[in-house]
Amino acid sequence: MRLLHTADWHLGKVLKGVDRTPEIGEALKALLEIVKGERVDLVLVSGDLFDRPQVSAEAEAYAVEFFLRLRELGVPALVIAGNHDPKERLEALSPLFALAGAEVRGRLLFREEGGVVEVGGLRAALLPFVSERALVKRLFQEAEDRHRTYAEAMRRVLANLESPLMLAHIALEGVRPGGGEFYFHLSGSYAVPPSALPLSARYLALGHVHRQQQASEAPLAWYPGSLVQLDFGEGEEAERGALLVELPPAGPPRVHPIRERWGKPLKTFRLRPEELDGRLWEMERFPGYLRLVVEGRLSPREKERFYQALPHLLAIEGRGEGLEPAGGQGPELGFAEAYARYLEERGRKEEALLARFAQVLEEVELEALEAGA
Ligand SMILES: [Mn+2]
Repeated sequence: MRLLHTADWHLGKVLKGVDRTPEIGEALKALLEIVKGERVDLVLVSGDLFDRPQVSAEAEAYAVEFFLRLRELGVPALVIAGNHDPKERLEALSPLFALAGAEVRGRLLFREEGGVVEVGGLRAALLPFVSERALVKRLFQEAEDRHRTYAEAMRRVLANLESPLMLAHIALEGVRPGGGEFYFHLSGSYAVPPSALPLSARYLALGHVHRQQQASEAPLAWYPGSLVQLDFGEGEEAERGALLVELPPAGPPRVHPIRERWGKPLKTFRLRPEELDGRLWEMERFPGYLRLVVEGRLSPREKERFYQALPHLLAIEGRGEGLEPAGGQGPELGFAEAYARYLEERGRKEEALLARFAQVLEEVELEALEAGA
């Protein structure tokens, strides 16, 4: 049996005002060519088809087109929701997807609830992303058990779903993230230790981490990586693409990494103000999107000059500039501080407003933690 394993499409991704959907759509067309050319029997999509709960109609159209073309090719698909996906929406649309030959799973189902399906004589487990809150609540009903960890809960879920083929949208401990932005989500409570993976699984088709890599040897587990470089924080050099997996009737599967450079590359230039003009030609020639981090101050007029000269420049960030974000790790001025300054400018610096803002901020940050990468 020949499988095509893909994940982390992130259709609908908008990077600093630029909609990446057409680039991702092109990559999906390339995937279909691989399915045809390599005579693939089954396609596995391990989560994050979409970038956020509400995406453009165009983003949805690309996904619909992909599954309809697969159906034309007579190739079934197994699909799980990632942390970014509109999981309730995917779940609601799953009967329609089923008509196209795609089994779509938006929420966690245990084995006894249909969490394991059969396709082409093969048993496959479908484990979409589950938030810590949902998982701990589901598994540990007793209050004294609530302190138990995400990892421990996932160990139980994985054991329950144990199958020769498993799709899961999880972060395995010890994997190399796509770039700086992902360390946050991969460290701490959301990481699952490789020892939690069932040894009897022949292949674990993972999604969540955007850098292509083998995540475990026994059992065999891989991340295919994202289709395109999604963010400046993801290294230009990080491997990504898809995986072709040969699953013989017996014996170990063979994984053939397909390393591709679909979509436009993203690059960050870190320069001192006096270097800028000398490197302008290099930036002009760069075929993708640019971010410029200036080690020092740059006047608004200077910035405007660079934006004019470089149409594919998406952001200029300065260090030591007050309001400008530093190095893409969030605003240098905290949100609360920025809001306080704003209120001050309006002559309304009221403690009650600030306190309410801090509370909302905390809620948003908690939500973001749950949403993960
Ligand atoms: Mn993702």
